[in-house]
Amino acid sequence: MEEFKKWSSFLLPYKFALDELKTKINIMVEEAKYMKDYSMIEHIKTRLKSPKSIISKLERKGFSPVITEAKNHLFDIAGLRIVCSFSSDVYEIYNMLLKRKDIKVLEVKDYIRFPKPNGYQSLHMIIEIPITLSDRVENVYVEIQIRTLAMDFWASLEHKIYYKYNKEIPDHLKIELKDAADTAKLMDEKMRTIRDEVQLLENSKGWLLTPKN
Ligand code: 0O2
Repeated sequence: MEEFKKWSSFLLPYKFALDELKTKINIMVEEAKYMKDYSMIEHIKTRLKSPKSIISKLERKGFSPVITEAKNHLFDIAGLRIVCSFSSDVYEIYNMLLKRKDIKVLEVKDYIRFPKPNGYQSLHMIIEIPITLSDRVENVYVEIQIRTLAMDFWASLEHKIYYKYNKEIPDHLKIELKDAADTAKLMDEKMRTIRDEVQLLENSKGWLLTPKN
């Protein structure tokens, strides 16, 4: 089989894993919406690493740039990002995923409770999901990242800046970025407080909701 076809066929189960997982999460969240009256998720994004970036990651980690090594040593070939409204939603979705019998959680990194020194915040999980193919069942790894809109805003822009400066940025910009991450954190806290106060008002008897036109 020519090289391109080999990689395409290797990546197919990862694509199916993302499709299945996205459907499962959408069902889970839609079901929860009936109880809460709002959706915990703003959006879900999936991405499949390209053969080129798989090979460069393998080389960076000291493995041979071949499919078997990618299969055994890379856990983020398939990536799914869940962007939530509030930080409490991040943990609620995380707990829902932990309880599921149809996926296996292999690793968790909580960069929300323990942010990276640059300010990066997100909850990461490596999970394993069985994918039924025509001739076999394949267990596929997926990296799930769960974070709020504010965390996502910061991470997306930091990613661009970081790569633009070819992985080295001046110290004063690092400080500015960390400041921006702290601001994103404050914004999350503020929005959560406002949401909690509005909920209290809604629940209290004296509160009459003025209908919106
Ligand atoms: P991309 O293009 O987003 O996929 P490893 O995965 O082994 O190389 P590590 O540190 O064990 O690295 O994994 P970790 O900490 O779980 O982070 C992996 C992914 O998290 C990254 O994937 C990013 O998506 C995201 N991430 C981690 N740290 C940062 C950060 O400081 N800033 C931003 N913007 N994103 C971060 P990739 O493959 O590097 O990139």
